[in-house]
Amino acid sequence: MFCYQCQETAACTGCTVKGVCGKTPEVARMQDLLVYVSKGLSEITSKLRKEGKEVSKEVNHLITLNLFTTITNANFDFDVFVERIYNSLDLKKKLLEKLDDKSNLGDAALWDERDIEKMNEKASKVGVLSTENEDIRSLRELIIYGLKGLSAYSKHANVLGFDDEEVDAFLQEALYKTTLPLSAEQLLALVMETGNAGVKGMALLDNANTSTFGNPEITSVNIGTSNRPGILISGHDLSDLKQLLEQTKGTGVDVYTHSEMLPANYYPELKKYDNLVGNYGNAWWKQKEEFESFNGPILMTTNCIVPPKDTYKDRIYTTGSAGFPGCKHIKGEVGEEKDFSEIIEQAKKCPAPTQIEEGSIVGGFAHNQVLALADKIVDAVKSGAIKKFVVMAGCDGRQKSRNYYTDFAKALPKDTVILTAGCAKYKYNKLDLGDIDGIPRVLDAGQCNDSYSLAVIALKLKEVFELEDINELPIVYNIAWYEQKAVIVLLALLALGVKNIHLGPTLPAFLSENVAGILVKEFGIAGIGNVDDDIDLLIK
Ligand code: FSO
Ligand code: SF4
Repeated sequence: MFCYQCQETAACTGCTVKGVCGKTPEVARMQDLLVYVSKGLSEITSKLRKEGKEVSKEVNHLITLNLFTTITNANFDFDVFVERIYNSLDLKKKLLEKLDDKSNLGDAALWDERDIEKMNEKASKVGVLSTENEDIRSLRELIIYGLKGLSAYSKHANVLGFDDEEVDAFLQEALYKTTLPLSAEQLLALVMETGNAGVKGMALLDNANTSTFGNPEITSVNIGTSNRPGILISGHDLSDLKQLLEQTKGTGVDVYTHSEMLPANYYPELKKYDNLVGNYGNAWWKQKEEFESFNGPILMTTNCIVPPKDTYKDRIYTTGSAGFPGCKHIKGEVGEEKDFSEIIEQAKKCPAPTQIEEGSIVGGFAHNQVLALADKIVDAVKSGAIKKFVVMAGCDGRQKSRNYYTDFAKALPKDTVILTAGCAKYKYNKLDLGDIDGIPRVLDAGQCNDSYSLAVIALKLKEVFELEDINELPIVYNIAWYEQKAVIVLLALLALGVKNIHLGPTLPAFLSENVAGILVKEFGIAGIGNVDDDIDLLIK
């Protein structure tokens, strides 16, 4: 196997024996093959569109789910990948029949083999290292990882009934183009186009979320526990949470959010449920201890899954793109109701969660809420009460070096405000950093996809301050990344013209020296140093 798609990749170069995330070589091979088959499928759908033929939503959804399932920590189930490959091959065959011009089809579009041994053989020839030139490989993978992130956000919009054919068509064409002999210049242009599609994809999801659940509003979220049994819901899928809340109503079972599900508490249409009682625990990587002490069942709606310990494995359920062998998977395609009764029945037999924290945390500062406070914020900037905003969005992770972000947040001068989104916030959202004239010093916009909100806020402030360039704002960027959703967020920010983003705790292993050099030269991308130097560099 060879995988270097996430920040925790072995020795900062690539996982070759087993994934640091727990991915086995067998699963890694099937993931590579599923990506390959999806490239072939995307070649056919792209060519069908060129022939003026319609590509159905179901086909779009299958391709996005394929990519989403290969994101870091989403799915560890070998059988799921084999099944998805078979389904994709069936669909590919059907779509091929509709294509008039079948000349010049690539190998990915034509390949069709169901024998596991032959599939393994093929997988070993089509993975990341099949592109020999290091820079071309780097650019292709940068695009593919961006598309994986985009597919996750599209899927979340799709389950709420929102689709953007333009985004799907782009995703498929770009995926197909990674199989073509494009030059580095052409691939670089495709990287930027991927960023633009990322902005559209996040706008689509923002619209889907806010139209369905209302605009996030300032909310104090309980982090303690009750004495009733509970279900913990993790991942990013708000539609799953809504269904779970409906089904647990009046059962005596409480629902707690975990990690990236915390921002669900900020939405009017979700916080109105009395059985949504708060958030339990911290970012994804602490789940081994926190799932143990939760005592009740846990529903993983997306990544990030840490391979569960036997002591609580029978309490783990997955749904959607998530999966783990031996854990029960709750079925339900886009538009279908899911049945969570088995989880609720198990919860009733479990003890209440063991309290690990108490008090509350405040969030809900997505664009609508922040813009409602715009006058106050603008006055604070004009009076000098707020000197700088620091975007510290992104992901958390298990490496000790990430304590940098806690130390950085603590070391920030009192006249700075942190804008955050994603699970990176858990490094400083319980520090009690105070407020500036009533404006909290940590403004949490929501999940990683809500980084879109931070861009909307920046663009609005640019307008209010009548600036030419988004980079003239008193906003600096110190972003933590882990997996591929952070890649699309980064590309989206670059597409919006944001410069001088600091990215840590390490730069992606998939950036070759030359590609990293281009990002440094064109966009001022930089890594992180030590806290004192970075405070000097970014703030003073
Ligand atoms: Fe975190 Fe995991 Fe949301 Fe990621 S829970 S690391 S960037 O999946 O998607 O922020
Ligand atoms: Fe390694 Fe990350 Fe790939 Fe897992 S997802 S195999 S940790 S690079």
